[in-house]
Amino acid sequence: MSVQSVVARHPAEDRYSAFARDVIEGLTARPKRLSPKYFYDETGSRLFEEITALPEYYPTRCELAILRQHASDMARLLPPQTALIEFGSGSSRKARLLLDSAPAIAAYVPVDISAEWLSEEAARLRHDYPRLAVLPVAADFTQPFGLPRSLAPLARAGFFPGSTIGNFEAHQASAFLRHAARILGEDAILIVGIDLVKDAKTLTAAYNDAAGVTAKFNLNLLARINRELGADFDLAGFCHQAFYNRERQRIEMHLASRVRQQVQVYGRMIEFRAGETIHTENSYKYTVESFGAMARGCGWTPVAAWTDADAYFSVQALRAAKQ
Ligand code: SAH
Ligand code: AVI
Repeated sequence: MSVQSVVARHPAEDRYSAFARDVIEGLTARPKRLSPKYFYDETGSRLFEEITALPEYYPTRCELAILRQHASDMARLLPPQTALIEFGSGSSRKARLLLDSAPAIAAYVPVDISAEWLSEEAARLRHDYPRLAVLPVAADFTQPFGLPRSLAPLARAGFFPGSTIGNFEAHQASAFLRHAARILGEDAILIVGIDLVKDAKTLTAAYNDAAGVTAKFNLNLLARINRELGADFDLAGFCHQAFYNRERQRIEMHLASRVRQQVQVYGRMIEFRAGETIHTENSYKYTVESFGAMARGCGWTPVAAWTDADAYFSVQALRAAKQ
């Protein structure tokens, strides 16, 4: 199946209308909010890759260390002739570590909302793994989506690294885990990356880097609304805010209006008070136990958990319980 044929199943107009609807709904809500899934246009995906290399952003470094050390233990959990389905694949850099250690993986299905980025990464993977079936799916994994028919004879395993599940509210994370159990099937393995609760200083620094890349990533959401919906946000009129909400064990990201202002968005006039914020992302932090308990309640049995030397991050393997 070609990348183009997969991407073509999701016409640009549908993506725009969902985007326009969600943006208007979020900016007219109290408090104002936007979904973090809209960070990832091509610029956002590139900025996220820059974030992963920042000295303050420990999650990628820690998760890569865990995968390098334990990929063969993870590989042993997979049956022969497995299709590895990655949710929110981004650069697929972490999947490559599994692919290199797991000859059982016969097909790799990267699922991502960032369609152009996905198609470029799929081309690189096909070049580097000529014997692997690379079957990208451009889709929003919070909505129902189809998997390629050619997966039918293969066992399925899921891979959800990066602590992207931490960007969901608890009820959304539970819904995702239940949905994943259904699409992966009985006895399937799901390997999930989970960022762990830690001191507020380390957490806050990871989302307030000195180079200002996270600020650019956050502000790109307004730039994207300008580009795709013809809005007139003045980016200089907003600033990045990120802080740890200890009670809720989450990093919150916001865009704060520096002044009182009005912005035209898709035919609507949106009013901002000075200091008013748009809540753009939550990044929940768990303990190995608290995530395991959530997974148990959603059709999964925790089978293994690995952490880095500082216990900043964990990779957990879950097995789908009988339905
Ligand atoms: N797995 C990679 C990338 C994590 S960044 C890593 O661990 O480094 C989050 C990724 O999930 C991005 O590539 C983004 O485009 C994708 N993503 C975010 N929300 C999504 C959604 N609702 N549906 C599909 N992909 C999504
Ligand atoms: C993808 N996700 C898990 C990242 C996070 O840490 O919540 C996104 C991110 N936001 C700011 N920096 C990185």
